[in-house]
Amino acid sequence: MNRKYEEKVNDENLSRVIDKIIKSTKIIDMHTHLFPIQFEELCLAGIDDLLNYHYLIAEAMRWIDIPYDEFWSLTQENRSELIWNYLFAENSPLSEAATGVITILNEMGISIKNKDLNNIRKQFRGIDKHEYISRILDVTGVEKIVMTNDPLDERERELLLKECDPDPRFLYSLRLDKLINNWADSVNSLNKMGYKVNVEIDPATIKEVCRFLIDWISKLNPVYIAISLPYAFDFPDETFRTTLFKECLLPICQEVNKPVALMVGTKRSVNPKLRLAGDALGNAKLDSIEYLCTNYSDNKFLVTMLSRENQHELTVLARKFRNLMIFGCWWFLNIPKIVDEITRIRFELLGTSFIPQHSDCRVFDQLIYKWKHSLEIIKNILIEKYEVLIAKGWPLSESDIKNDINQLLRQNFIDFVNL
Ligand code: FIX
Ligand code: ZN
Repeated sequence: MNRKYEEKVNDENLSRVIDKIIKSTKIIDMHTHLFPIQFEELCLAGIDDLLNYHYLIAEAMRWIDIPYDEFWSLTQENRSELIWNYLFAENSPLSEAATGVITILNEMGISIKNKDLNNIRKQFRGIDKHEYISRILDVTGVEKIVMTNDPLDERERELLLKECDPDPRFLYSLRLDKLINNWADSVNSLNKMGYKVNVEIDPATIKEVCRFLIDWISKLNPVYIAISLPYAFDFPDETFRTTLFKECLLPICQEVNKPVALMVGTKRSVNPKLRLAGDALGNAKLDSIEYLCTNYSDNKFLVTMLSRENQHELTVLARKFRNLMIFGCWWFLNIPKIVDEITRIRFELLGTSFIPQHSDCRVFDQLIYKWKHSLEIIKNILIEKYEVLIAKGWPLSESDIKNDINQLLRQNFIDFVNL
């Protein structure tokens, strides 16, 4: 920035300067479940996909008293109507996920008068999906989206193998939950894909798993290799998971110089009848993260944890290891109260050397509220922090703020994954 045209920053113009800079900083959304249009039915957008978001299903099923199976046997549209009635029409949409839908409709100029779902649907009808996705990326300032790509998912593998012009706005990540957390169930799929592996992880199997990883890393060139891990994750232990980490994942990631993204703290399928909406969380021990950062110092780890109680300890751990980059307020933590709390702890212990947020979006429109709500919180905290510096006479400039926000919303990720 040409310092000559820079605005001198003071209490009066601080909020406006930060606003301007946040609006002009292109975001890299480092973890989503979004897919470009080339991925056909996996690319979700529009009001019915929004209402069938598993966050809203979990909330609506507290009111809806029909059997779960009956709920799932309904059409997507009929499920939307039930969800709309209970969470928007008959009760106020106070939850973060429900308020998020209202934020989206507002930002996209969709009238919510009379709380009439059919009227809302009419306004979505005829929208060209291509244009709509580009408009959302424009409105939100999201430049790059990191997908979650699982080659052990048959439908997704089919689409990943299909020759098509990749959309440069989408980056791949290699997601290995099935391979690492459900090894025995993955053996069949791997054999079907031509990798000769046995449940008992013998040297030949290790070689084949490494071949699988190398094949998909060269095919997708993922920005990182990711796994979500249960709250009871313990490393090292006597499980297949530890063997696969030690013999395959960590050496390969080191060899190709790609970070491992660990998303720790799930308690999957607490209520399986709720399907995707049935997962919960547990408090994890950080010893395993510490062990990995210490003993695999040539590996880089992107880490997010699901439990509120783990956040302070994780942030302190990041002060000890530069091969550890913490990111995002994941899933049940992505609510204003906790985003504010976690982000303050991180600023106060790490300065700007962390990645404050990822959206975890599953439906395109969600980018609008997930980023608008989080950026508002990050902005308010930055105002407070900079006001303290200004009050102490620190010569804060517009380019200082620009640099800080650029680090937080894109550069920390770019540098850590060598994008
Ligand atoms: O493991 C994950 O990537 C989680 O984000 C998902 O499993 C979860 O369903 C989700 O969508 C959270 O926002
Ligand atoms: Zn996710």
